[in-house]
Amino acid sequence: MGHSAAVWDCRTAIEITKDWNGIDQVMLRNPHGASAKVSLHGAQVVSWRNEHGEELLFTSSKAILKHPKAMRGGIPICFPQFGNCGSLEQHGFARNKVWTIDECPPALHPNDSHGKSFIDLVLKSSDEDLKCWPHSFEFRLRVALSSHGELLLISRVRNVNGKPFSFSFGYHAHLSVSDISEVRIEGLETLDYLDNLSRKERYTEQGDAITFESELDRVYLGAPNVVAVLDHERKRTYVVRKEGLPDIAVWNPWEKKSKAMADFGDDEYKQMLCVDGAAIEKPITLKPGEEWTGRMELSVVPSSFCSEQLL
Ligand code: TA6
Repeated sequence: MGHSAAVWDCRTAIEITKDWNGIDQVMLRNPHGASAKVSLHGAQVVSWRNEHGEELLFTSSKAILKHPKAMRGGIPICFPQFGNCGSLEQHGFARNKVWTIDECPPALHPNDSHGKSFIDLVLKSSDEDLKCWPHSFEFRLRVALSSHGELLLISRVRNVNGKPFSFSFGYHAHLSVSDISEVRIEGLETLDYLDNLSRKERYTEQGDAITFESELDRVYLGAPNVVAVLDHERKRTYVVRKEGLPDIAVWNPWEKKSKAMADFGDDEYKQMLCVDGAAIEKPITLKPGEEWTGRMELSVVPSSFCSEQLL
């Protein structure tokens, strides 16, 4: 007699389809109906939905869906440069490359697999990459969706070069919010930040929480490993947990900049907030053979949770 299939089968929780450019994308599902979709174009998470099917990441209605440009929204991977303060294009080249599925990834901790549906992707430096950034690397990314609907991203960068190299990094997470004026971030108060709107000058945060009433583009330094993004109108709190990533970049373009961006709707700044787990101020340096790991986990809890319980 056969047993009924009461056990969640992680293998059937993954489906591979094509994205708008014919590039593979991987859909992860959990037993309660939550899902995440990651495109091999940039290893970008392009969707993350809760068990009610509600989208939790922002994607612009004006997004340009043309390879190699990274689509405006989701979670682009910024590597080997975050921002524009190096010799490379803004946010580096990894988000514009086609990654491959890592068929035999090195082992991770069992907690990073157990009860999760996940996919492992890999990007290795190509001849073209080496022309603009002459350092051989292997970048492995695991994207996992837990049975509670949490989205976990684990990046591992290995130096397979003969010499040390340094890089900056960021998970450029575009969160979907109801109304930016009603949103606050808790956990960054009293920290120093670099202000991208005033030549990266260093200031100290004075407010009780970060709120939004105009353009904001900052890198908070030495940020705690848990930060809460409270969306009052939706009664929803995003919890951002990170490891190996000292900084958090916070960005909202507000009205004027939104109008100036070709791939962003004029009013869409109201529904979007970027909160990026990142390593920016002090680049990561790897000696030959060394590996670095940077993790970010996103979850959503009802706003009735008080942030002291989370932080
Ligand atoms: O989130 C920080 C940031 O670097 C901002 O300075 C802003 O330019 C934003 O990212 C958008 O970057 P992107 O290259 O995706 O248009």
